Amino acid sequence: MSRRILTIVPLLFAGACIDPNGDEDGDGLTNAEEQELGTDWKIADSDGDGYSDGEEIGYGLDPLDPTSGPYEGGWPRQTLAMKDEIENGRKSGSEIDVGKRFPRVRMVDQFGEVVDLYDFVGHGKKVVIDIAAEWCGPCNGLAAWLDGDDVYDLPKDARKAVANGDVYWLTVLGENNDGDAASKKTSKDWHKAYPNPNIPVLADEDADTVQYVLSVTNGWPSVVMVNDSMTVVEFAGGVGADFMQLVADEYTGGGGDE
Ligand SMILES: [Ca+2]
Ligand SMILES: [Ca+2]
Ligand SMILES: [Ca+2]
Repeated sequence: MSRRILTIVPLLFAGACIDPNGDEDGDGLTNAEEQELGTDWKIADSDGDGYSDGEEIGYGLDPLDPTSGPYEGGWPRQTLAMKDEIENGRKSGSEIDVGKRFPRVRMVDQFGEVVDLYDFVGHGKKVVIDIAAEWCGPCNGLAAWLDGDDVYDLPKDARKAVANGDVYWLTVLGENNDGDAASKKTSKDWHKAYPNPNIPVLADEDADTVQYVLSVTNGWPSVVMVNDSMTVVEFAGGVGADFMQLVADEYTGGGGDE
């Protein structure tokens, strides 16, 4: 036991003896861990980006780099541990099916940031993955409808659920107007046309995710609902009222009537 005390002695903080196992700033990292990392043991958020040092380590971010903090779009983050647990817990299979795990993918969003699909797990929300192409009329129609334009007769609570944050709606673009693979520019242009602040617009540059869904649904757009551990709940080709009713059912109220 006395041997252990000896190892503590070299840990001097600003000339004072501080308990290396303590967490002075309550950020989830011990004082000793903070000294090791070079983060400030008296300030919870060393780089001032809104995420504490402990959160950043959990998310796999750099606690000393304010640009590796929250997504510019404000999308949620999830810990690496939970994302890995869900990814490794179950096989996803080669094509989409109800009850299977939707594969973990990383795609670039409308702000040019690489977004991990699994940052949306574990927040108690259903996630809708909307597979779209820039050239596709009904895909554009659905985006317009979500933005409040009544181009389709669909349950309006569905878009209220998206606006209210009751579901996470993600648009995944597979192709641009020329029918080529979507890029960062395609996402940016789509967001400019449909500037919905709640919807990440992700470019599926290698078309893996699009193929995973469209090989079964055979049509643009296709929509997939997964639960908060990425298990497929329902999926459909086209813009159907039945699917949108499932989204509407997630609406918790608030925000008033349209
Ligand atoms: Ca600390
Ligand atoms: Ca700290
Ligand atoms: Ca921080």
